[in-house]
Amino acid sequence: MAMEQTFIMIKPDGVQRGLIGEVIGRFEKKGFYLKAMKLVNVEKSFAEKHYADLSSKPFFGGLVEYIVSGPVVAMVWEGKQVVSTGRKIVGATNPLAAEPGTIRGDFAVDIGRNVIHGSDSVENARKEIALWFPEGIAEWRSNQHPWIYE
Ligand code: DAT
Ligand code: MG
Repeated sequence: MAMEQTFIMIKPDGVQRGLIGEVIGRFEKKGFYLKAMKLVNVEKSFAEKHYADLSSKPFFGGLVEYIVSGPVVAMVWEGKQVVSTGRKIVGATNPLAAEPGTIRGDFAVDIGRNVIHGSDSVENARKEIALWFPEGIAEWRSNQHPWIYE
């Protein structure tokens, strides 16, 4: 199967709570490759664009306020089935429903402070990567590749 890319973002609460290394470590140790990363404060209009599909939801305003409340860490991760597997590593949207062992299950309580974002489909990953990394992403492959992939 071809390699995929996904967009993962550590939200302001994850940054403030010192969970950057924890999140990166989980994706890195799994065998996925970090292809782009930056710590940024985003504008309200940018957050609204990222969450455009949710603009009719009652929680949209609060969600946008939360995302702009501090810096976020935006990343692109690459690997086999990284989109769906990344969602499993992230865990269910509501942290109280998220399984222990997932990031949200291990590190969060409230749905509005759920630490991390992960693309929900290959198509949305492509759109999110284009939105967050218009400058493009790195081209590299780990020397460990043959020890992780058959
Ligand atoms: P996910 O982040 O798991 O893909 P989503 O795309 O449905 O979930 O929603 C985006 C974010 O919006 C989610 O991480 C937290 C917030 N959110 C979702 N549903 C919510 C709700 N019912 N009340 C408050 N915030 C919610
Ligand atoms: Mg989503």
